[in-house]
Amino acid sequence: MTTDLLMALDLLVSVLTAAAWVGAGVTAAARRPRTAAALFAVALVASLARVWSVLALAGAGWWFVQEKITFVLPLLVAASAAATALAGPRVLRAARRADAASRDAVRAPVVVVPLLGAGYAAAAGIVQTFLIGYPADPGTALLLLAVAAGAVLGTWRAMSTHVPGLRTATAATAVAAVLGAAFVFLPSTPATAEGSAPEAAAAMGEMGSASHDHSASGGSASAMGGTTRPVTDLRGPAAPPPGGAVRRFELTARTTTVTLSSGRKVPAWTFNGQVPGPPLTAEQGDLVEVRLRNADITSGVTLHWHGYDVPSGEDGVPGLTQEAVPPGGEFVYRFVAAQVGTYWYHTHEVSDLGVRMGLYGTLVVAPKGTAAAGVDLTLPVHTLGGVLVTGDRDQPLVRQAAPGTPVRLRLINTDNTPHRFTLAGTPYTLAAVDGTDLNAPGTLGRVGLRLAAGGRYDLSFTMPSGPAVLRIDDRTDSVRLVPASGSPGEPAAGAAPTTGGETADAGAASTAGGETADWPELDLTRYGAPAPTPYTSRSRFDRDFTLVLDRGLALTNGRPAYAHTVNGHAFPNIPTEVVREGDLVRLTVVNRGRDTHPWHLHGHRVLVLSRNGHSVTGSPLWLDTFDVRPGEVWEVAFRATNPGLWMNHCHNLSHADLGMMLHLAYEGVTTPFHGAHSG
Ligand SMILES: [Cu+2]
Repeated sequence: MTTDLLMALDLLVSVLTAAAWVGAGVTAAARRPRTAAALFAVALVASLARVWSVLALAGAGWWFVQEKITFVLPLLVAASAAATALAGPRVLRAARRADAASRDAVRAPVVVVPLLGAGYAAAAGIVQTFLIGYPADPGTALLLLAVAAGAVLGTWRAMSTHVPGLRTATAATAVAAVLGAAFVFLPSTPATAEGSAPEAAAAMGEMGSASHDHSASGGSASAMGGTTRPVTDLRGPAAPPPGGAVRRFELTARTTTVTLSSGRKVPAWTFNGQVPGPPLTAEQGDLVEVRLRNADITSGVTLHWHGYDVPSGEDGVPGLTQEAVPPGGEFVYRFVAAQVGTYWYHTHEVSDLGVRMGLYGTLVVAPKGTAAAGVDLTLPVHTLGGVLVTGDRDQPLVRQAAPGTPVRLRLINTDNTPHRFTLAGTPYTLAAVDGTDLNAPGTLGRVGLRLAAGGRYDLSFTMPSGPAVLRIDDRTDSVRLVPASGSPGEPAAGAAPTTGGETADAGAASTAGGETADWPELDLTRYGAPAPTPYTSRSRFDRDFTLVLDRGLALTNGRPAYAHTVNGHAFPNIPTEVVREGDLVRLTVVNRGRDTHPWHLHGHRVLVLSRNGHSVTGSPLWLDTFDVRPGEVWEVAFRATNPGLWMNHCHNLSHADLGMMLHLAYEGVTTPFHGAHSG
């Protein structure tokens, strides 16, 4: 059984357990011994099932059961045992007789209170899992215990004028509640996580918690004789390397109304009045220079180069690497186009809203000296104004291509949630993921490709003699390639984009799609062939960080929220991960929640080591965004070779907005900005 299924089962059993205990108590109080006995039996079985489901879940890892083993189960077992011992015999006896006297007998406090008490205990466990999440701490456990105890005392007092030891019990409960609250609300969060390198803790000291002040790290680094650098010094060069050209672009952010291909008008935030923004292209070795201006985006705007490992000062994170560009302001980004492949850019200031409204575009870097051959389509997929668009089209893009033409489709998911792509009508290969070519990718057909939010897939094939259809989420045709009439079989490199163009012949390729919903999903960890990698899961790691993703009550940006949490905290209270240049770093990302979290580290590609304990057996997978689904555990690694201050966050930007982001900081790098904002 998968961890996700076990989590769902455990939840179901926990709700059933609480409901059955409470139901037994309520029906006993209502003088219905037979129903009470039946519910008591259900509660007992459910409680035992809960013990089983938690122990089964423990097999997936301690992260999934920590609060259950340390708090939820002990409380449930104790309360269920008490209820069984005190109320069980009386309820069963009354159910057998079912006369007036036994009906009165089951409404006695000695029956009802323990039954309801077990229900309260079971409910406290659900609250612990859902409101507090991972990790349970003594404070919340004490607080919840006090609440459950208070409910028991209140019930008892409501049923009976004399509760023995009521004052003492009430006082003890109040003390427990105060102690628990003190644990919970007096912050003791360290602001940095040191991974597995204890010597770094001494070197770094505390980086300051509430202010999240990265300059403090510089202070302690200089105190021990290290050098410090402000992130504003970590900028791209003014000139390209020898042989490279300068590619200049100007992007002006402004609000406007864009018109989709169907004529539908959508209010949007745009770069240069268009959604997506202008496509940026370069050849490897060029210097990309982008002048960003802000016309009227009042919340400000920046440019982040998703998946592109630019110098930290060019990374476009407001409050960390620069201030957001206000209306009337500008900022010039420069970086060398070192990585080949498919990438994208987007604002990082109020990015959840900004990207959703349209502040994004594509960045494609071609190998040096290669002329574009055949059909090469860059296809950012986005939900704009509630409509799924590919590029700026809310209708299928229909292109003619001569059979034999090489075709490359660059799929980019700029949404917050994954999309499933299918390509029908031709065999193809998944040539590159997140900009990096796969090793020996095999031929595919009739599979679904699930693309994480923020991720990219490059599909490659030769134009067949029939139509080929790219479909999104098994319902929206995105691209229809139809064979050009005239010269079937003849290679027509470069001809298709110019001679083909968009046609209104929407029906021509409609048959190639067919039903795709039952096509199985490609497992990327088993696709392609292995190849040597600079490090593996057997390497010695300088730092080891674990991120347990969950939901829970937490402060995020100063306000209490039902946040998306990392290790029980929300931004900016998640400890900053500190690394030293050259470190080999392992990240373990665990998803305990019910949502998918596309995890995205800025400034570095990560190598996937394993997913759910299974090593990658196909091509090495270098990703910048990996989709951590409910119940999944991903181990990834990277070499810390890009000094700076970086965001490490969920790329479902609404999750990030609700706390699911943190910083990864290189020792000695400081920021002159306030540091607590991230966009
Ligand atoms: Cu998320």
